[in-house]
This record gives sequence, structure tokens and C-alpha cells, in this order.
Amino acid sequence: MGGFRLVVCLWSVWISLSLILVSAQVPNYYANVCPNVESIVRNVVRTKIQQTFVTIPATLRLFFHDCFVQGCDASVMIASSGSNTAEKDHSDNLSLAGDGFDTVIKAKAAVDAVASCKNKVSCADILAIATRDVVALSGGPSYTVELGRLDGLVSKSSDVNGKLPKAGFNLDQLNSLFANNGLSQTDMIALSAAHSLGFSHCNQFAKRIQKPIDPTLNKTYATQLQQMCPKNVDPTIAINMDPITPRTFDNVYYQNLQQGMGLFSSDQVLFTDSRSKPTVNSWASNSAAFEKAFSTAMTKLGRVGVKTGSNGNIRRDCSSFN
Ligand code: HEM
Ligand SMILES: *[C@@H]1O[C@H](CO)[C@@H](O)[C@H](O)[C@H]1NC(C)=O
Ligand SMILES: CC(=O)N[C@H]1CO[C@H](CO)[C@@H](O)[C@@H]1O
Repeated sequence: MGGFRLVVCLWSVWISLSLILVSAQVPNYYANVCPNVESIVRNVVRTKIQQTFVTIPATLRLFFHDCFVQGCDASVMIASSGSNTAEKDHSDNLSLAGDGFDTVIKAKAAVDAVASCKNKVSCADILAIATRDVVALSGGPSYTVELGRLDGLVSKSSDVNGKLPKAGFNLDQLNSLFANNGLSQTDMIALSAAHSLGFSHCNQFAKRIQKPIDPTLNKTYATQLQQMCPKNVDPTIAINMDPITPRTFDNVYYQNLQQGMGLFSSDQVLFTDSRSKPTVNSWASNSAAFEKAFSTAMTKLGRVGVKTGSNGNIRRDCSSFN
């Protein structure tokens, strides 16, 4: 038994080592060229949050969209030019708030202001670090960010088709899209707690509050949503996704689901589907278990489609190719 455990243990050490080597992702990747990269990024993020709260949800969502389309390679940052319509101009991006882009641009400038760091740190890694920081600075868990991603060489609006989840997705649709990115149902439920803060436009859930009202929606909450989002509402109006603690990253997201207060069908289904309900119930009452699962899932998300070698480079300007 002891011998077996040792073998299993060595085996998993070997597997993790080979994963690290294959993905070229290690926590202290910049130790020699830019040892302070994480504190430089953190300071920019902190200042930017003081200027506007939207920094937090905007950066978190930007990272998610980046990773699910072509991998975590900052391809989402590229501006369209000439005949190339880039990822960020796909309609599914409509609501990617400019403050996420701005955070990365500012952090990159601060990193590049240090001589030894100049043009040595990828935009993809800066986005990954900034994302960890916005979560931690809004009450969520902190975790070690694996580093060593290169910036991608391709960004096409057409590549976004079918890569991002829709607010009307059911559990099977959510699971299959996340599985395409190497993420389990547990990871998907954990990552959905990103909707613990930030904003949504009314059109994303308008159908649920029109008669007949979605029966999985809490009636009191439905009435509140109808008042905030009347028919013919200004399409630029956005409302809090977590009505109880909208500015804190926490497990109240799961408690809301238990009350029928998930904003999207894709949120509420995590509680109504018996396959995911036990996980929701467990994390609603156990914040530590949720935070652990979220950190694990974010680390896995950060490994999606990482570019190395000739598949990428270090962009000088995050919003355009070198
Ligand atoms: C599970 C499937 C998911 C669906 C269907 C989904 C869908 C959406 C939609 C429709 C919005 C509102 C867009 C708008 O009208 O402005 C939104 C907002 C947001 N999503 Fe998701 N999302 C999902 C998962 C995730 C994940 C995994 C993350 C990050 C880890 C994330 C982070 C966010 C954030 C932070 C916002 C607020 C953005 C802001 O306030 O600027 N979402 N999501
Ligand atoms: C609806 O939400 C209220 C709190 O706003 C809660 O007291 C009530 O139990 C919820 N109803 C259902 C069916 O979950
Ligand atoms: C932040 C950003 O660039 N959003 C763009 C997403 O795509 C729409 C077009 O569908 C643009 O108008 C937005 O500017």
C-alpha cells in the first residue's frame, strides 16, 4: 500500500513536471529579466480599481474571452485593422468593457518602464496576472499564476463563432463548451461565480422576465428585474448581476441560485439541474471549498491554448501585432 502510494505520488510529480515543461508555464518565469513584474502589475491594477470599479469585472471577463478564443494569448486585445476584423469586434464582445483593455495597456506600460523588463513580458501574462489581482482585490481568493505564455499571432472575428457560451445555454451546452477547453463541470460551476460581480445588459435575460415568466426565476426578483428593465429600455443600461453583494467576489452567487436569483438561464440551471445542484449547495455553504475550486479552475483556464516557440512572440503594443 505504502509502495503503491509512493509510485502514484512519483507518477503525479512526473505528470505535473511534464505538463509544466510542455506548456512552458512556471510561476517564476520572469525571475531573471523582470523579477518585480507581479508587484508592478498589482500596483497598476490597484490604482485603476480606485478610479473605476468596472476594472474588476471587465478584466476578469476579458481573460475568459481571451482564453476561450484561440487560447490565452491576448488575441482578444488586437484592434481591427484594414481588412482584418479582430476578435474584439465580434458581436459577442459587445459588452467587453474598455476598462479591461485599459488595465492591460497601462500595466504593460508600467512593466516596460523598467529597463530590464522592456519587451520581455507578454501581454497574455500581464492579463493573467491582472485577472488574479482583480479577483483577490475584490474579496476573492488569490492563487499563483503560471507564467510563460507568448502573445498570439492571429486574431479574427470569425474565430469567435461558437467559442463563447450564451446566456440561454443549458447544462449540456455549458459542459460541452467547457470540455472543449479541458474544463470539467466542476470547473465550469466554479468559474461561473465570476458573475458574482459585474453587469449585464437587459437583453441578455429579457425573455426570462416577459410573460410567461421563467418559472425557475424568483418572483420577487423577477418583479425587480422588470422594473429595472422595462420593454424598450435603453440598450446601454446594464444592471448588477449579483443583486445582494454586487461588488464583492464571493460565494453569495451560489446562495442566490438557491433562491432562484441567478440572472441568466445559464446561471440558474446550475441549481435546477440535479447533476450540478449538489456542487452549488456545497459551495453556497462552504466558502473555503469554493475558493479552492475557483483557484484550481482559473489555473486550468490559464493553460488553454498557450502559445510557445514560433507560435507567438512578445508584443510591443498589446493592441497590435509587432
Ligand atoms: C458559464 C457560461 C457563461 C455565460 C453564458 C456568460 C455570459 C455572460 C453574459 C451574457 C454577460 C453579460 C454581458 C452584457 O450584457 O454586458 C456576462 C458578463 C460577465 N461575465 Fe460571463 N458568462 C459565462 C461565464 C463566465 C466566466 C467563466 C467568466 C470569468 C471567469 C465570466 C465573467 C463575466 C464577468 C466578470 C461579467 C461582467 C462583465 C462586466 O461587468 O463588464 N463569465 N457573462
Ligand atoms: C425569493 O427571494 C426571497 C428573498 O428576496 C426569498 O425570501 C424567497 O424565499 C425566494 N423564493 C424562492 C422560491 O426561492
Ligand atoms: C471593447 C470592444 O472593442 N467592443 C467591441 C465588440 O464588438 C462590437 C461590434 O460587434 C464593437 O462595437 C465594440 O466596440
